[in-house]
Amino acid sequence: MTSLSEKDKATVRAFWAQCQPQTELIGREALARMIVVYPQTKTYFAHWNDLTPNSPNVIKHGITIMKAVGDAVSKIDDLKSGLFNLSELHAFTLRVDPANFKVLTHCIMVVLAMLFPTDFTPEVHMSFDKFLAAVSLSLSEKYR
Ligand code: HNI
Repeated sequence: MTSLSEKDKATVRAFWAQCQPQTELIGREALARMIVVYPQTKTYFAHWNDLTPNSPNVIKHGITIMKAVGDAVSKIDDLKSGLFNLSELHAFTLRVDPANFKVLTHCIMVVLAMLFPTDFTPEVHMSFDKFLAAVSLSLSEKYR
């Protein structure tokens, strides 16, 4: 994986500041899309009553995920230690197959492109893609 340059980091921070007011919507849309488009991911959420796009669980968890992404933006200089606890949780407690990190981050990218058609330029797309790839890699850190 290509590492993030200082320019990538600045681009991610600036774009994230723009996204901030919409994080609830981004999270809900991305999670709902992951569940619909990749139904195999449903198994991890079998304990929720309702997996439909606007259900309370999906809305709430969408917020949780985007808060964690925002937290990762603030720890962009050292994602590996910044996401250590979250990696441990997904690996040992939740036992999420790490292949799914790419699936969710892909859905986040699609939603960003939809909601910010002007600001999600190819440059932003590239830097944010690199950032989310680094997040996925750091989340996979504790798997072995
Ligand atoms: Ni994930 C819980 C962040 C990808 C399944 N997840 C969390 C929590 C955070 C979080 C934060 C709450 C932790 C806590 O309670 O302390 N998850 C993230 C991030 C990504 C991610 C930042 C990737 C960008 N998680 C995924 C994926 C799956 C997943 C891809 C499965 C397909 N996560 C879960 C499940 C829970 C969870 C399941 C527990 C949900 C619940 O019911 O509370």
